[in-house]
Amino acid sequence: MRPLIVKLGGSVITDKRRKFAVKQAALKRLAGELAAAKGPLVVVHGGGSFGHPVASRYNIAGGYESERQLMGLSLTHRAMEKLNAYVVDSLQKAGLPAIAIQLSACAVVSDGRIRSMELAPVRKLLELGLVPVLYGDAVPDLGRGMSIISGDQLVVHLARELGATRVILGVDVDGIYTLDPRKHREARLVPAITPKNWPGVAKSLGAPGGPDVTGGIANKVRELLTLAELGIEAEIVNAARPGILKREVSGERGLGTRITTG
Ligand code: IP8
Repeated sequence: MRPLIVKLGGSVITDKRRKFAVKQAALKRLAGELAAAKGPLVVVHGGGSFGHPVASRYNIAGGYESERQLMGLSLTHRAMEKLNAYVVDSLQKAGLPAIAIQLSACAVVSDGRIRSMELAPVRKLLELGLVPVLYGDAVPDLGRGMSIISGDQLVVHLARELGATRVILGVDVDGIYTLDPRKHREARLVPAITPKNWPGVAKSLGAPGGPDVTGGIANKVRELLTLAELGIEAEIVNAARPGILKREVSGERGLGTRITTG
């Protein structure tokens, strides 16, 4: 039961400028596109304007410092559950038997990394033909007390442990660029990232900015390069463009930036 794993980035399914704002039309369209996938499928989603602002206000990613963060952990997780409910509802409406899996209840996390995860239920769900839906989450952390696990780290862990056939990360740009395409007209799309060209590309991406508590695009690539080394191909594609995700889950390749060993 080797699944295809697709991540829906937070900026594709939420409006990051407004707290708790779902892009309903985009989510509906994406659920329909995912329904084109043939074999076993796992869906993961990010935090967008649900998880990130709350996690940031209580500095959950920095670990436990004071009692007020207890409510912060509770509220961050609840915000993610709310977003997850929208995702699961949309997938069900598109005909996919989606079922939510709560990361904070089945992952053992220490110092911000997933050390292990109980995946027997996920394997069984896949075998039955269901679509497990997981998400980046605020979790108990054996080292720091609490931390945030990004959807990207989760995707990589799941891909490794479930032996994924392929990983597709849907974001709101066409892939990885040599420079920020919103600021530089000379920015070029990088068709493939390998361990060899990554240091150069990483330098041009600059420091992670924006509201993401989990580190943005450079972090995604770093996580995905560890998968490439295991022979699991990954691709970052523009899920905000109608039809791209559908073509990718139907088996097309090369519509964004591929992460390979070269
Ligand atoms: O958007 C982070 O997941 P990401 C989830 O994939 C939370 O980085 C709780 C902020």
